[in-house]
Amino acid sequence: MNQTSTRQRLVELFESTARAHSQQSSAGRSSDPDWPIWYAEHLQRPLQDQANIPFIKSRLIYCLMNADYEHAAAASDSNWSEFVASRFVECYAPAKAPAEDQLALYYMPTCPYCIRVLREIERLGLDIELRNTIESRQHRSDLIEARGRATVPVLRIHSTTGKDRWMPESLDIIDYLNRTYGDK
Ligand SMILES: N[C@@H](CCC(=O)N[C@@H](CS)C(=O)NCC(=O)O)C(=O)O
Repeated sequence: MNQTSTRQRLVELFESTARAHSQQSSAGRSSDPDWPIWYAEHLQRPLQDQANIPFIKSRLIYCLMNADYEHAAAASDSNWSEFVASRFVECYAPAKAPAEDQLALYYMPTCPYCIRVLREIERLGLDIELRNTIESRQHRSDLIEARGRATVPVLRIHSTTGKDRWMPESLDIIDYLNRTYGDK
């Protein structure tokens, strides 16, 4: 299954979940502060079966909230399901040809979240280019251009086949590195 079809499946999945949820909670997400819990209940199994994206429930709740927050902050005019589907493909779907990807970690040496990722990179013995955003204005401005903010850590996954994926969130990065390069 390629990433375009995974994304399309996810768009449909998020849309059908939103429809089912709004039948129970008339105004949908905006009237139900617990919507991520409801969504996670409905999405956990199909995400595993249809997109090969396994989640424990608490993590899925966290990822849904995060994607929703990013949508509100950066792209509230865009279609929610399409935005969230893209974020899930970028951050959680298995890479197509991981061995050929070039990885770069945007980080600050004093950031505890970055240190957590750096330790994992060392533990896994991965060859990842480190881009210090304090030392290099260029790295910082590249990050802001790509993501609209300078928050680190962010893993840039440069694939020979597709566009770059920019993955924020230390726990997501660690999870991705383990799923893609760790002992399976
Ligand atoms: N939840 C994020 C937290 C990342 C975070 O808060 N990073 C701080 C540095 S420790 C940062 O980049 N702050 C500057 C900014 O957001 O522009 C993670 O786990 O990666």
